[in-house]
Amino acid sequence: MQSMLSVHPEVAAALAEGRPVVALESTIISHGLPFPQNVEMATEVEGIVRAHGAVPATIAVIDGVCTIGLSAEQLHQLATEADVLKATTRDLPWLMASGRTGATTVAATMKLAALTGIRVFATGGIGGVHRGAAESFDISADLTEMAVTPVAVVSAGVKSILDIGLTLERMETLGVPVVVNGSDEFPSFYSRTSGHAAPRRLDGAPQLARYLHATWNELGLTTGISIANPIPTEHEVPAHEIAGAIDAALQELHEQGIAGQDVTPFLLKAVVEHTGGASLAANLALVKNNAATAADIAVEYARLQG
Ligand code: PSU
Ligand code: MN
Repeated sequence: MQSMLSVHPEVAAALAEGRPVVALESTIISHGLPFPQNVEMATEVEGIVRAHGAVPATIAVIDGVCTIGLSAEQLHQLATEADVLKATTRDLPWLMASGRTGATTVAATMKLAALTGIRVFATGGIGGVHRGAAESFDISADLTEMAVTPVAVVSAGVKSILDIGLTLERMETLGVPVVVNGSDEFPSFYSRTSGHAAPRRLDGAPQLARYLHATWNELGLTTGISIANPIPTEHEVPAHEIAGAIDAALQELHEQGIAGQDVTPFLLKAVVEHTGGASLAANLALVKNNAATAADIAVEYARLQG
């Protein structure tokens, strides 16, 4: 283990023994959900990973140290402190050099998970191609990371704050494999549908674990894998209930001239404000569902390596 990483003893022991581990990101805690739902979600999701037989490893940079597996105090700090930076992969060396604390995005979490030897990662939604990207050039670094870092990311697809069609197109161009779990349609976070077909479909954890094994262990490919896991039907929010909120959020974004890495946190916050509790409840439900699925995949994948 490299010394730049502080790996929680429980996580280190599981990895050394070939037991399943699931990585969890921290930008969703610091910049994706409001307090106190963020820390409640983070704690609950770790419990769900355990209940499904894997060890959770929430990842962040704490005072310049890349930290794999957080204490309850560290989770609380990320959920409450205002000066926690949003960190994608390019920000990691800067945080390490300056000794600052940062919450890792999907991209940065993947990078640190891969360095630690963790192959399966659960989150809510991944970044993608923003609406109007032809003008703004705003495309998440999550997509480029998935092209080069061998970690499977279980998400509920992408929020329609993004251009879902262009996001799928970009992942195809980058050579990022996209597999939908148990559906023929790519999901749109709050909804099981998006109007876009699933690039590929597999059904359930054993088949998905076999897919990971074929990718990395048999073929020796080095790409990440995007696994889209549709929100359970009972928690879906109808698209028309979300559409108005997203339009209002995008309008405010343009009026306020927000750009760069502040765009996604601004939109996530504005959508919650414009939909009230409905979108937040769905968001929490889908993250928990993804944690359970990711843990099931990690368990099956560990079995295949054994
Ligand atoms: N989408 C969500 N919730 C989130 C994020 C995206 O529905 O919390 C976060 C994730 O951490 C993701 C990041 O990696 O936003 C993407 O930010 P950007 O678009 O700046 O790359
Ligand atoms: Mn961006």
